[in-house]
Amino acid sequence: MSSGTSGSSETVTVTVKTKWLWLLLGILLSILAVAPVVYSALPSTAQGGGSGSGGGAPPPSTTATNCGNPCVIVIANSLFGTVQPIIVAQGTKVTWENKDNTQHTTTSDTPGIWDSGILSPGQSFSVTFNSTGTFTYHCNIHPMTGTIEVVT
Ligand SMILES: [Cu+2]
Repeated sequence: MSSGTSGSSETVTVTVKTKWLWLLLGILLSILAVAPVVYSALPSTAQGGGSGSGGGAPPPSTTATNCGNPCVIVIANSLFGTVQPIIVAQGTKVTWENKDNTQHTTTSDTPGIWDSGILSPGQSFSVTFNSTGTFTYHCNIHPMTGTIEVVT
């Protein structure tokens, strides 16, 4: 008798446990279904911080340059190139090439920084800009002007 009773109670317990297992399985499945959505939402924030620290290292320059290093300015048609101002990074070597059919000079407006002297057609002159700043210059023969901006 007693064994029969315990047997039936065991059956009930198993049935209840099975119900809980199905409930747990349902909860687990719903967590698994939601988890990818939560996960996809979270990394975007984490990636933003990651790329921010990674992207912070490469660009030391804040101003865009429009000439490389070395930077060549072709003097032609009595003009110091076709772009003004020329923007270069600190330490850039700038070379003026006289490809005109007349003589020119490249002379800094502030005396003493640089002065090429007379550049005959085919001649060139170079200055390396190690200091930042805006450097205006002119030709001593013609009313020609130009500007070099040196940025970090
Ligand atoms: Cu000139």
